[in-house]
Amino acid sequence: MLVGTAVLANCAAPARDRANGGASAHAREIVITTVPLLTKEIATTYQFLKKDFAPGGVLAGKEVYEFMPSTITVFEGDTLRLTFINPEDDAHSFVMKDLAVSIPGQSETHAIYVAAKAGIYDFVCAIPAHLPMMRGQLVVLNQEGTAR
Ligand SMILES: [Cu+2]
Repeated sequence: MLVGTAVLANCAAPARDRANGGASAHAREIVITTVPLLTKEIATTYQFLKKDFAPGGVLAGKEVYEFMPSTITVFEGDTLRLTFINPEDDAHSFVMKDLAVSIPGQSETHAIYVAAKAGIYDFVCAIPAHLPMMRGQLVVLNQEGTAR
């Protein structure tokens, strides 16, 4: 907990320090939970979902999960200490430019990612049954606070 406190204090540094050639890049603790929204199990509670999951239904062969949060905003040069929490028994993955993480069921998984260049980067779970719904974006701002 002391390390987390130190990171938070460090990230509260004035924005002007950021214009210092990246010397003030921060480490950021980011927790992403994989959350089931519309899964086959939920069809036992919401009967109308049975039609959606049936052949020809809008969710045939699919299940809806989300990454929470699904939008992450950081600054260029930041080191992201990612923690993925998957409380459910289905496996997931977190795939984006230069990073691919397997997320087993009922697990906590860690990864490190350096947000090297400003831009907006899509990430997805690559499990076919979870696409195209399980996705998000990493927004990497430059020192001026834009993502271009
Ligand atoms: Cu998934």
